[in-house]
Amino acid sequence: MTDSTLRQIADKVSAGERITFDEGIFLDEHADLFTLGRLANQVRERKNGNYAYYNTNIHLNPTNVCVYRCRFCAFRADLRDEKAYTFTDDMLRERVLEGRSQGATEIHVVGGLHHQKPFDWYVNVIRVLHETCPEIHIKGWTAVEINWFSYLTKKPYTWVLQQLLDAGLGSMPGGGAEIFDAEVRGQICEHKADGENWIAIHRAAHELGLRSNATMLYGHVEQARHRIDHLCQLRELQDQTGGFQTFIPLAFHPDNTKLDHIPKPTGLMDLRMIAMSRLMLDNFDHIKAYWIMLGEKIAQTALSFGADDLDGTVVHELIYHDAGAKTPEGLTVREIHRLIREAGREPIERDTLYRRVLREGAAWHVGDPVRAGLATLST
Ligand code: V47
Repeated sequence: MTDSTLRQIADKVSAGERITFDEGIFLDEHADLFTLGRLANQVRERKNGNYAYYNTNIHLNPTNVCVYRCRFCAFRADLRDEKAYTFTDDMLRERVLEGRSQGATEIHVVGGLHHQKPFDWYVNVIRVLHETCPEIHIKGWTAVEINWFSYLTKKPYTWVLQQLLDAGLGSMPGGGAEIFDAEVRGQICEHKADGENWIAIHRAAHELGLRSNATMLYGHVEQARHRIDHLCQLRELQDQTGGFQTFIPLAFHPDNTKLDHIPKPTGLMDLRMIAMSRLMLDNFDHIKAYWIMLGEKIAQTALSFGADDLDGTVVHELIYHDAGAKTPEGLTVREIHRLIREAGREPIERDTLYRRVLREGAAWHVGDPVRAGLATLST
């Protein structure tokens, strides 16, 4: 039964057919790692050939003060904590100028939901960054933040997103998704935006022409059915809007969190999640192996298990490092090239919207989308 079910699923993958929810559960619970990897690699090479993408980016977490107390988070702080911080406008300028000096094409902006900051403060963060370095794409504020802004202003999501677009927002990162299932959410982040709102916000963003990413936090209290349900919900929205660019499975890091009794997912679990994501999300162009969270070795291996993107050079990462990540806070382009080439892939620098980045000395400009037929939207 197991062998014949697996063979039927493998035939569907080879024929480019969609895997059902039940087949997803079967794969997650029963398939061996190498079969999963082989199938996922077929899809990966069909979609992205031998290319492996990376970008040159810088992170900014403007404040760690947060009204929420998600049990998986080691980054947040209370207002009066010793470690609490909030960036001034000068600090924002300094960070984005540091990005410019390092050739960054993207600044990734997420943070806490500060008890005392009005919506205008968050709009101002985007405005200051954009006015300082208009050529740098701002990928900022997760759906959880957009939900908070809507609560603060009592305005609909579309209005909130339009204010941020007008200030210079370029796209949205995929954070805050965790696991959509209400019971799991109740155990790990009970107060923040629920799965339905996360989906509604990304739908609203896509309808405004903003591209976004999606994530899933795995390796805590969730089970296979929650993961597959999460992936199916993302796949359904992508069928309707086509607005997602990439999916990033995020491995839970337990250190300094309220869930520190749970062991960190193993390398095998990480590779299985990359492969499962590639197999279920047949309508996503890209699967990202976020090296900062996986470590360079698993991220490199993931390029043969379904992933086609390593994220960026990433400077000033805090969310995972506060939770015990032992990876460096940044990799040089030379190091990223070495990881990719050693895995037998061809490194391609992309911008946030997956257009090829062309460099001449310190100057850069974007070329065409790397793959023919890939949608282009303006920054
Ligand atoms: O939503 C927080 C996760 C996310 C922990 O869109 C944790 O390109 C593991 O979304 N262990 C934020 N995970 C990061 C994120 C992201 C990262 C890279 C690229 C992109 C993108 C998005 O980090 C949160 C949460 O799911 N997170 N704490 C932790 N202890």
